[in-house]
Amino acid sequence: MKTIGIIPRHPFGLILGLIGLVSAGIIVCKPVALARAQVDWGIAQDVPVPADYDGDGRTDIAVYRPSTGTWFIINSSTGGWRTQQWGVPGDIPVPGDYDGDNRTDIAVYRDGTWFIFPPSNDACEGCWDY
Ligand SMILES: [Ca+2]
Ligand SMILES: [Ca+2]
Repeated sequence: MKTIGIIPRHPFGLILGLIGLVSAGIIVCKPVALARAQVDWGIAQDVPVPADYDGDGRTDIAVYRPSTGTWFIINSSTGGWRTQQWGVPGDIPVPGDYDGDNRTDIAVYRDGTWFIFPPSNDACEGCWDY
């Protein structure tokens, strides 16, 4: 991270410092936003798969664990989290909004076949093979 400026601790100096940063074209984040800027979610082997899974217009923090094929998603709308087992070791996570409902769908790619969750009731069982 690059230091872009130091804001004095004194309230009056803080205000001047913020005004200075804003006038310089630098976006100043609120302290609350900064406090939420770091989230521990996932382990070293996980693959980050951020997307809007709950459809509230904001990206959800999410990881895919290749060893178990498990998805761990923090819903930005509620702050709650969900897990979903979908995939096997070797699969490539390919989340996207495949049905157009503005919610990202969990999906994996395996040897030319796309497995979209939840599986549909048609004969294809949610698997698209191209
Ligand atoms: Ca979201
Ligand atoms: Ca969708």
